[in-house]
Formats: sequence, C-alpha cells, structure tokens
Amino acid sequence: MKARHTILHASIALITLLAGCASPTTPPPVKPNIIVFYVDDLGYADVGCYGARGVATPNIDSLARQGIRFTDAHCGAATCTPSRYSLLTGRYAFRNKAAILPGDAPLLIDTAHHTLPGMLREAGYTTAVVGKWHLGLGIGHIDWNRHIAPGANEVGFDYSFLLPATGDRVPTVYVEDGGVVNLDPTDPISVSYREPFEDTGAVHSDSPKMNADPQHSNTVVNGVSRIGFMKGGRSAHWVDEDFPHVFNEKALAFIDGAKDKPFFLFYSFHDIHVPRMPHADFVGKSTLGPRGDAIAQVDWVVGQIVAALKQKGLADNTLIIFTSDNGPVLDDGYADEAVQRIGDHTPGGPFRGGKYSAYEAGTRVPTIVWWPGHVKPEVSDALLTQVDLVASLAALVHAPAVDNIDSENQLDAWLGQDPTGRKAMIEESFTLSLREGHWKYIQPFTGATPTWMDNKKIEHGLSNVGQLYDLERDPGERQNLAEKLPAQAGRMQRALDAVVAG
Ligand code: NG6
Ligand code: CA
Repeated sequence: MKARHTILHASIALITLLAGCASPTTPPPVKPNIIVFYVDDLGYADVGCYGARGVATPNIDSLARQGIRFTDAHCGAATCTPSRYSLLTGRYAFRNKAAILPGDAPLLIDTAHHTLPGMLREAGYTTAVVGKWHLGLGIGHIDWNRHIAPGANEVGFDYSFLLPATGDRVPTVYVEDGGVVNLDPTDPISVSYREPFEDTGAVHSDSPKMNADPQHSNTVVNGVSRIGFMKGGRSAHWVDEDFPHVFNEKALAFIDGAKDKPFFLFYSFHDIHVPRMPHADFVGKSTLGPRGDAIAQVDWVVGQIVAALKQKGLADNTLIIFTSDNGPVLDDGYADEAVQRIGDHTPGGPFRGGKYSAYEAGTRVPTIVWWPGHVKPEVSDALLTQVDLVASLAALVHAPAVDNIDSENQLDAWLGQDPTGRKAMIEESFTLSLREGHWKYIQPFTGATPTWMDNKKIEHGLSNVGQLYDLERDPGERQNLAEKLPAQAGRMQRALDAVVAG
C-alpha cells in the first residue's frame, strides 16, 4: 500500500515537472480580485471610447484600450432595481416582479437564494459593496435608528457602505453594515413614503441649488428636494457633492484590508443619476452641464482606484468589469440643463430609446473588461447580459454550479475568447423583448400611449402589436418587420414565452 502511494506521488511529481517544462508561461491565477464598477444611468455612448462628445473620459478609455470593449452587452433591465437584482442573483427580474423601489422598501433578494457575492464568498473571497443599493432593506417598516437587517450583509457581502436607495429618495443617509452612519440618538430619523410629517421642512439649506418636478418635491436636504418624507437625523445627512471622496475612501480601505484573500468589490456609483451634484473639482469639466461633469467625476474615480491597484501591486491580478445599470436619461426630474446643453452628444449612440425604454438604448450599455495579461485588447460584438455574471464568474473561480435559473456560463465571451456569446437573451423594460443574434422581438404591451413618458423625452418603445427588428440592417429600430415576417415574429414570441415559463 505504502509502496503504491510512493509510486503515485513520484508519478504526480514527474507529470507536474513535465507540464511545467512544456508550458513555461505562468497559468492564470484562478481567483483574481474582481471589481465591478456599476455606473448609474450611463448610456451606451456616454464615455469617450464609445463616442461621447463634450466630456473626456481618459481613464475609462484606457481600460477599454487595454481590455475588451463590448458593443452588444446588456444590463438586465432598463431601470435600476431590476438590473441590480439580475446582476446579483442571476435571475431575470420579472421572476420577482422587480420594479423601481421606494426608499423604505423591504429587501428584494431572498436571503435563501444564491447570489454573486455569496458565491464568491464561498469560493474564498472577501466581498464588499460600496455605493448605491436600491434593492430594499429590512422586512418592512424600517426603524432607521436601530440595526437594519436583512440587507447587503445578509445576501453575501462581508462589508457594505450604502446609499440605501437613490440620491433623489430619502433617507439621505449612509448605511454601513446595517447602521446609519453618524446618527445622533437625540435626533432620530423618521421616513415615510405616504404622508408628510408635520415638521418636515427644508434642512441643511433653504435656497434651492436646483429646481425639481412635483414628484421630487417632498423633502429638501442639502438644497435639493427629494422623493419621500424624512425628518430628523441631521448629523447623518450626506452631502451629495462628497460622494466620490466618501465612496473612494471606503473602497480603498476595503481593498487595503483584504490583504490575505482575493476580494470582490461591487463599486456602485450614484453618478450619473439625478440629482447630479458633482464635487466642485468637476464642475465645468464638460460642456454638458452637471450630467457631463458627473461623467468626468466617474472617470476620475475609476482612475483613482486603478492607480491605487497599481501602487499596491494588485493590478495584474485584478479583473475589472466597467458597466452601467440602464440606459441614458437627460431630464429625470431636475432642472440641471442636461437637455439644453446636450449639443451634438448622443448618449444612446446609434440606438433608439433610453432609460425605461424597450428599444436598444434601454439596456445596451458600455461594458469593458480589463485584466492585464489575461485578456487581449479587442472590440467584441458578443451578445452578453449581466444576468450571466454569476454563472460566468463561478466558472472563473471554479465554484460549484448554483441554482441561478437564468444565468449562463458565458465566461469565454466575457474574457474575449468567444465572439458570439448568448444565443438568446431577454431584455426587460415595461415589457419583455427577446434577442436572438441580430434579431430583436418586442412583445405587445397594452395601455401605453404615444405621449406616455413625454416628460422624460424618451420613446418607451411599447406598442399594442409585436415588433420585430433586424438590428444588423436597422440598429435604430425604425422598421417593424413583424407583419412582413409573421412566422419569425410568432416563433420568437413562443421562444420568449418558453423562457418566461422557465
Ligand atoms: C423614477 C423617478 C426618477 C428616478 C427613477 C429611478 C419620478 C417622476 N421619477 O420614479 O427620477 O429616480 O425613478 O431611477 O419620480 S433608477 O435609475 O434608480 O431606476
Ligand atoms: Ca439607474
């Protein structure tokens, strides 16, 4: 028995030695650090390497030059909450009826489900989320003055530093590992999405920095009014202009603390969502007003984090995915001149629609993968969805397959080794669309009128009849071919129904 073991060990050693000789290059590390830069509302062509005008993004462009720039990669949905849900759970958001959440909504993710951070944590990673959450917290009726759970820490993140919902929704406080930061117990916070408090008045500043539409006119904090009612918690109120510095500090401290383990950082920007209030350092950096200045600010943040990785000797072993949670919107409720100062910049590039829309600009977002020495610089037209990150990154770190029903292992496409990606994929908006190669089918939706969403100046892309587009010939989705090709439209509707049925 002992002799057999010795022979076995000797053979393994010999094979290892020979393998080492045959392949002089170092094999890629199985568990690189992973950073997902998740920008809010950044459109397909809102950064330089995708054609932006009026704002420079040298740091993001340099990631694209050294990595893979995708032309047909999608967030799960055309709004924030469903996209985040899909990315973190590997499930299409319609399975959980995920829609934009109010700021006091309960946690949307079932803590029993496998998640992206949970999978990585089981694979030996230290995990963190810094920035916008917008996936709900607690189980309903949150008391913001006590420990708030379940939240990010209960779905796989070891550390969380959150902006709980959106910048335009109360409460305007940070929540770190389930506790409101800097809260003075003698000035407790109350939040309501139903009715005003008797003494909800302007706090922090009485002179508005920016006018808002009626939906955003409930509670004024830091000179800007927001959705929802809040009182108290003055010492905990955030200052919007400080977001990039506050989030960077937390992100860098996490990276520093994760010395002995690979780390996963979900860096979830508030930019370029409304209210757009860039730090003074970035005011005037673009010709586009606050929306463009916020893009310049995002670029600076990316540059700071990449520089820190280099300085810490971590750059070669860190995989960065840079992307967005939905397409672009100019007027999302605040008078910040985004419409007036747009010039010749086209945030959605050649694609029709934008945030909220069923047309391509709703979910086709800038997407860059950077991993020096491990991915070859290229432009890839592979069809990708963020829903696949759970299964794809599980394959990367050799984690066991999990029960993410919609998530496919598309690691080869994400790393530039497969030019095709998904055979079929769903895009979510107020309705569902199916992509198959360059074909797109938008299923019928009843109730939309041509003027619906006029306030956003975005075409919602909904119609009472099915729509079929050939994106190769018609990337702008102008010619509905459903009547001309009824068999194909019918087949794609059935294929979509089959995905929905699971
Ligand atoms: C909408 C808000 C919009 C924005 C959006 C969420 C109104 C009229 N509009 O309801 O301003 O906050 O929700 O954006 O209230 S998202 O990127 O988080 O999905
Ligand atoms: Ca968003």
